[in-house]
Amino acid sequence: MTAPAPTDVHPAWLPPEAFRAIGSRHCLVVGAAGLIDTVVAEVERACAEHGGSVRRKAEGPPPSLVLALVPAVGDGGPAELDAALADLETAAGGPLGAEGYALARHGEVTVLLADQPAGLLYGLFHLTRLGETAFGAPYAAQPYRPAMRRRMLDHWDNVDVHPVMGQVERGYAGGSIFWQAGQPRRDRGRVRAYARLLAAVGINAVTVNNVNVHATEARLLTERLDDVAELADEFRPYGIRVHLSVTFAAPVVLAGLPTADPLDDAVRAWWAETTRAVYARIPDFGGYVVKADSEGQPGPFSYGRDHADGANLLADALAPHGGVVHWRAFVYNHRQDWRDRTTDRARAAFDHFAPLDGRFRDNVIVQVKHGPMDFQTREPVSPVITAMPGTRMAVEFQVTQEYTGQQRHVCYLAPWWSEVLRFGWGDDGDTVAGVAAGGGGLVAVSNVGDDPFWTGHPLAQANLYAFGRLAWDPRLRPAELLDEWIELTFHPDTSADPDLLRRTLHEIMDDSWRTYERYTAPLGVGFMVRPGLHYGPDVDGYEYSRWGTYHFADRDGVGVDRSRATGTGFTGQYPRPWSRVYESPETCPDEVLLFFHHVPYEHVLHSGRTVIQHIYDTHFDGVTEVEAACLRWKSLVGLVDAAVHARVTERLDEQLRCAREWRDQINAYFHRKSGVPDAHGRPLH
Ligand code: GCW
Repeated sequence: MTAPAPTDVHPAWLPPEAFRAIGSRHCLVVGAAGLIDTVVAEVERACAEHGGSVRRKAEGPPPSLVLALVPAVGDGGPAELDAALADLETAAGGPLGAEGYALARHGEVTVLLADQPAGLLYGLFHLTRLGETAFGAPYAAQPYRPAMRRRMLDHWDNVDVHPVMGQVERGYAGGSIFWQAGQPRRDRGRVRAYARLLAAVGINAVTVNNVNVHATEARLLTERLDDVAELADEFRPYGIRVHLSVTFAAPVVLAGLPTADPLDDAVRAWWAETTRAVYARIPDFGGYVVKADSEGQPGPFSYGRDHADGANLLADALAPHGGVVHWRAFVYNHRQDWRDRTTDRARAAFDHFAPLDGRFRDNVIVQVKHGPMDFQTREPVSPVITAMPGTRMAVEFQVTQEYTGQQRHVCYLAPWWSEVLRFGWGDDGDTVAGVAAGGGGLVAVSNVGDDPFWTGHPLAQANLYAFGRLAWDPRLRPAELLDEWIELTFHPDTSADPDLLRRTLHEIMDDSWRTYERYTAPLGVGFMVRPGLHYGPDVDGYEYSRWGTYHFADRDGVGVDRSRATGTGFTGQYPRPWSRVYESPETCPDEVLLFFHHVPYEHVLHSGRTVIQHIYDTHFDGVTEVEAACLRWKSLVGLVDAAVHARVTERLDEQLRCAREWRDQINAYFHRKSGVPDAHGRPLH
């Protein structure tokens, strides 16, 4: 059932060592069917490696680990299993559900219980995180259930190599693990190993192609459906459903219909029939993902229809089969005139979508980026997330580091995501995590490619790990997640200096997102990156362009006035208290001040520093922090795998070069504009 581990790729958080505690036990697996085969194969593999044994019948020597599907438990099991079942009844607080599980330890036996097979699979991976701790002192049954029903990764992988965007749009880890130069890749071991890694962090849905759907990719829906079905076969044993990005123009480009108008009967019939054929081939198909009327993609606007009409068309086709449509809210005018100060890209998603609340079918999930712009290093939370109580919302993160160092810079993003997920809408309002949990769950763009370390930068694996874990439980702390990831990936206890290894990885990674923020665009203003590429500094690169991403720096000040009083009115899209907090530069949090306000360089922040001095200080500090990270990493020679050490060293060298470039360009730029010297007399060039 489980394919042999590919030898040409790093094991990430599932090295054989992670299975030592499980694999050195005598295990009893109770239950059959579906994913149970995967569980059994995983336990067998662990036992083959570490000397334990697996059996599926109660008779035999006493087991030390029991993995049991509750409905399959009959008479004759070990007494500890009965004890665990009994205390589960008091502890569980209702059924464990489709994916939940419970862990208990009675006497010398650890018991994993689940109502359904997926729960046993997730519980098994929980045991890898616990290691020997799961087999120590007895504990009563503890239930675990995912906060989000759907925990999804989107791949922006192209089937054909795109002339500008390449094989993977915004991919920084080599080619695609699914596609190569127009064809599916034949080395499926990589896909299976990926599915296993994802299941271990709780991911249960994957989209296998880019939301920008080009000519070849459009055909995955019809004549190339077999390619998708083959991927679904690899993901299925790990409880992951496959979704597909489709073009809204499919009836025209694939079937030659004269229109793709969502209210046209022939168009509706085509989608219904096409979708029926998809389910005939892939019965557990997840559904469609659509980027419509955005950055050149076709959509309902061409037919004078709105996004509810568009989304409902696909939802109706999917409904009979239990599928969902993820309809992205990333809709804005990308042909803006920089002279026009009334158009504000930050407003666009709310302006298009909030009025449609209540009109979407139940199986439409409106997928909204967590910030109002585009995955910058710092943005406020998108007001769309709370504006549509009658709609299922999914919140979208970006694990691929498009604007956060492109997997050449260390940038552990869990602290950022955690802040966003905990963001609350006021006294009686929900949190971002709450909205996602009550609706469409969490989605993120994957950072994986065919690189031997999966993610280009080996430390970027931690972002993929943390995203999955936060989608399962958004209350988890970023530093705890890093602990888990470090233990599983590096198994420090087997190294010569476990404490140094743990401590140094934390020192390099814990605050790396804030370090990145310090040496790049200041105070939430965003962009200032090289156009198109989105890597390295170019302060005015987007300033007079059509993309609507401006900073308005002049000799007196910098920032975008999005207030109601004098600006674009964007602050009015927030409910209280945020509509008030963001409206005034006096109450606006420092870190997003320039997102909401144009202020003089001498404006004093809550930190007590002026904006200009903040810019200088943070840019010097950011580079100093990268220098410290480089030195720290050196101290790990011999404590981590040599290939990992070499790769990270190479990336850190580039990060340091790039951070210095950012520091010097940003500081020189604002010094030249403002004429204000550095209070500490450092060189501003
Ligand atoms: O951030 C932008 C990227 C595009 C991407 C788009 C989106 C897939 O620069 O490459 O397109 O977002 O989210 O649709």
